[in-house]
Formats: sequence, C-alpha cells, structure tokens
Amino acid sequence: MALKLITAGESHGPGLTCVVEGLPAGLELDREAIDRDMARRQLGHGRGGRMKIERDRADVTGGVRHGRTLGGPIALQVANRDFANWEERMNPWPVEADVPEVHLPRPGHADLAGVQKYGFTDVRNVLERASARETAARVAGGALAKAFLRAVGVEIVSHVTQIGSVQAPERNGLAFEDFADVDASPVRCLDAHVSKAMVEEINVLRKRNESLGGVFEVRAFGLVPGLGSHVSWESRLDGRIGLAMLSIQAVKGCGIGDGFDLAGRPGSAAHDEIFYEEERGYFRETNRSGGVEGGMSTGEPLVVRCGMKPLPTLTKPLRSVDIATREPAEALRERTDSCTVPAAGVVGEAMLAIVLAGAYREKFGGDHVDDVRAALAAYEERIGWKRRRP
Ligand code: EPS
Repeated sequence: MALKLITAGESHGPGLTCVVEGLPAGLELDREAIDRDMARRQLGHGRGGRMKIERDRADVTGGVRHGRTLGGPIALQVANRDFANWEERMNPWPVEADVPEVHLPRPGHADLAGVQKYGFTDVRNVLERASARETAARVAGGALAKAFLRAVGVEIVSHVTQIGSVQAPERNGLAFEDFADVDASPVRCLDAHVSKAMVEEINVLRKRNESLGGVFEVRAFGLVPGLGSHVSWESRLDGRIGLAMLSIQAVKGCGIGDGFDLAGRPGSAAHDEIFYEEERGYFRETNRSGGVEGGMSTGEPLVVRCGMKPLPTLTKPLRSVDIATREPAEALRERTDSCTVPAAGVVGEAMLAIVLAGAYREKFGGDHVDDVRAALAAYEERIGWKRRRP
C-alpha cells in the first residue's frame, strides 16, 4: 500500500506507538484535530472503568516540524496511564516480584490460538497485544491520513446504526452536514429516539453481565472517481477496504453500500443508473453500490458498513479449559467494556482514511502536498469532473 501504518504496544504496557509512512511534505497538521479524534474514540455509553483512567493524546516524536510534515515517516506516541497500575506485571524488563501467569483463555479472543502459535504458557503474552487498546494508535495515525484527505477535499464520518437488537431506520441520501452533531449522542446514532433505546438496551444487558455488538457505518464524501483499479485483485478498492475494516478487533462483517442486501434483489433494483447533465457531469440518483464499482471509486459517497460481535471478555465468563491442567474452568474474568460499537465507528473512520489516503498517494504521487493537488486538478480537468464539496 502506498501509505503504511504500523503500530506497536500492549494494552497495559508503557504505551502505544504508531508510525505512518508515505505522506507528502508540506501537509499542515492540526494538533487539536488529532487529539479530538483520540477523545472521540474514548466516547460511548457502555465503556468500562479503563476509560476513566485514560485521557488519550498523541505526541508527535518525528516527521513533523512547526506543524508541517517533512516527507519522512511520522512517529506518534500514546501513553497508557494505566501502566502505573501494571508496572510489575507489564514491565519490559525482568522484575523481582513473582508475576502469576494467566491460564484461562477466553472463547472469542486471540488467547488460545495465540498461546499455541507462539509457544507461550501465559495467556497475557497474547491478550495484551490482541486487545482493542491498540486501536488508539490506529486512530492517531488515521488522524494524519484524514488531514491529508482534507487537503484533497475529502471528509470521513461515521455513525452507529445498530446496537444489540435495536436498529436505526435506514436513511438514504445522508449528507456530510447530517453528521455535525453525531458525537452528541451517547451511542453516536443520528436518531435521538433510537439513541435512547440503544442506551436502554446496553443498560439492560450490562445488568445481566452481557456484552453487546452492533453495526457502524463509515462514509467518505468528496472522492474523485477512479481510486483503486479493476486490473488486479490487490488493487481493488473494495478489497482493500474489506481488509482494513475486518482487521478491526471484533469486526466480523463488512459490506460496501447495500452489501449483503444486494444478494436477494433482482438486477434492476441492485445497481445505480448513470445520468449526465452539463453542469453536474456524470451522476447517479441512487447509491446502492456504496460508491465503488469494479474495484474503483465512482465519485459518489463511499458507504461502508461493519458488523461487530459482542466483546468476548465477559463478566459472566464462558466455559473454557485451564491450559496448565487441561481441566474445565471458567474463562478469565477481567474488567471490560460492555459495548464499544460507538468507539469502533471512530476506528473505522481511521482505517478508511488510511486506505483512501493510500489510494490518493498511489494515483497522484508527488513529494509536496502541492504536487498532489496539481496532479489531482489535472486529472479532474481531463475527465471533466466537477468536484463535489463534502
Ligand atoms: C479491551 C479491554 C478493556 C478495554 C480495552 C479493550 O481494557 P481493560 O482490560 O484495561 O479494562 O477498555 O480498550 C481500551 C483500553 C481502549 O483504549 O480501547 C480488550 O480486551 O480488547
């Protein structure tokens, strides 16, 4: 991929690191916008005690000078405040204390396959890295990708459409402006009435020691047509989006546009007819394809839906096996969140931003951000594209 993001760090270790490689020089960054996304990821009704400890912010330690990118890799650090409570258990170096091992793998987590694969006897060696705490680093890196996309006229937003059994009604034709107040909802849902029902659902299930999954949707506005390509499977934009989204912890399904719903429709109700008007250029009246056809962006808003399973750390543990004795036992009981779908939407924004920023870098090249803008303008001119402001 033309834009590379790598993260390091464990959930209760000293902190998380993110390195982003491939952004052009001269890109202006807004420190507050980065930390705003870090804080948005901590939002949402249903989070556990951990979020009361953390006040996430990303410190830049390389690749930026006086608020502008230098063209090299950019390094970001996110401290784990909770490390203060885990200094012995998670110290990078040997400690005097006797640290007990975890032997009770949680069904649904990386725990069992992880210890088997890496030859560990302590499940903590797996669960610390598998934890969704890692998404704090992805959101920090994603904020840089968003800054780049903003510079080429693209904005990314998200909202929650389902939590547990509570589903928001389908809304067609959502515009960028419709998302202005989405973070004011405790579950990041656009419908106030449904938000209340979702909060209630979380409260009821949390009392029963249950966790809840749901569906979030991420949208990108302002894309040019022709990002990605039909010519090889690895270039297809929808394939890249699927990889990025399915890599988010607990995401089990990803659909573009009407996704799985398209499977049951007749062809005439499954596609988006093409129209042309002098001042608008080519356009569609529907967006069932979610802005991707043949592995390429169409220029219509990109719509990505992700289904998230209920978190597998349960305060009412499932049956498991002690890996030291091979005797039946209850899975590890740990402090956890009951629902993180609202936060996962913010992570989805970051992952989509990384894929789309990479597609722009690949298509338009350039060492300085002005080179990118010039190449983009020349392309828009060639295809007669009327840029759509988000
Ligand atoms: C997580 C377990 C919880 C979550 C964590 C993800 O952490 P803890 O075990 O410390 O209570 O809060 O998510 C975060 C810390 C975060 O920042 O999102 C897990 O097991 O995946």
